[in-house]
Amino acid sequence: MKFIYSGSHKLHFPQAEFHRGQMVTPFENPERIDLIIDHLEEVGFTGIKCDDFWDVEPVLKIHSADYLEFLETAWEEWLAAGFKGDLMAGNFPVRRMQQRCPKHIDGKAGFYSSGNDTSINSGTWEAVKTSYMTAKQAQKVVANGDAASLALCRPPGHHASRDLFGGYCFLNNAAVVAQLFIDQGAEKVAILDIDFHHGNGTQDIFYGRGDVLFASLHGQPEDSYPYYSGYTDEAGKMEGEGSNFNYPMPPGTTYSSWAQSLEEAIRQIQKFNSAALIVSLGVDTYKEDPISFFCLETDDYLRCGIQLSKLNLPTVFVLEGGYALEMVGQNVANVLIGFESG
Ligand code: Q9C
Ligand code: ZN
Repeated sequence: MKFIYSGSHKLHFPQAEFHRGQMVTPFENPERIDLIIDHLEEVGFTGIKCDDFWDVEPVLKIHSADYLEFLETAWEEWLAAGFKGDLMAGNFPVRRMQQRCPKHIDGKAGFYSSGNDTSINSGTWEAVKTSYMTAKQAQKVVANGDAASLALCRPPGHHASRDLFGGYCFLNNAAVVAQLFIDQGAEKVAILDIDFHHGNGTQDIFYGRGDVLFASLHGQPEDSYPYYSGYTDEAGKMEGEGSNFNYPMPPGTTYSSWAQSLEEAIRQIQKFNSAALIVSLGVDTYKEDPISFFCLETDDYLRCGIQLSKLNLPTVFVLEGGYALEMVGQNVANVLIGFESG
């Protein structure tokens, strides 16, 4: 299978992350993609440099226009306010506060953000657009007949909802890919999110829609980010009732029990009669991941890939998280190798 990549992700380079009481080097860093590209090429996958273009129309079906304008202008406004260093939100319109967007960039940042883990710098918007274009091109490869493709998106997307950035995400790449399939005539599609973290942005975007199934396997919200979503009883609303599936799991989860959830999610997707599969592919389920608590081994990703191939659907893999740099390339490659062997 082909993978789509771009060098422009490097334009997004967060300087620091506040983590467990300390400033640390951001876990979501440019090195991740370079390591994945190197390893995928080493094991024989074909990389295609992204040459797709910025087209705002599909994005506007997922995100609000005011949010896109915020992302586009935020850095300049931050500089114009005289602020130094990365833009980061520190105040949020929480319970009982006004949900009105203020004028000052410091307030706007929090209005459009779900946390203080995600910063914006001079090249972030350019990188964010390229990340989306990478996903768009990977979708095109599958729409044109390939059985599967992988988009090496950076920054990732599954925590971004209609008008919120956070969890290292800005535009929801997987959601746009799903929408593209629908716009091209698919009646129904499924998004399977196997990143360690609950795909709260994707869930939120499709919560009221019956044409896109969302299933997520993740660390249980009692113990892990994003903390305020990902419970089993979140099943969707209105037309979307019954097409949202959460599989929260406790610390220490190993492949044998993780794979049972995967089995169940796959069964739901089969029942749904989906025309295509989008996999939000995070490998932060790996045992050595620095911010997660599952215990998957590198070989388990082969098994995971084999399981996914059983669905026998046109499949677009969209990269999300995965922060254990030593093995991030092998773990991603193994999913693809398993998928192709299955
Ligand atoms: N530094 C993805 O895997 N938690 N996002 C930050 C405080 C945020 C993970 C903890 C984790 C976001 C795409
Ligand atoms: Zn994650």
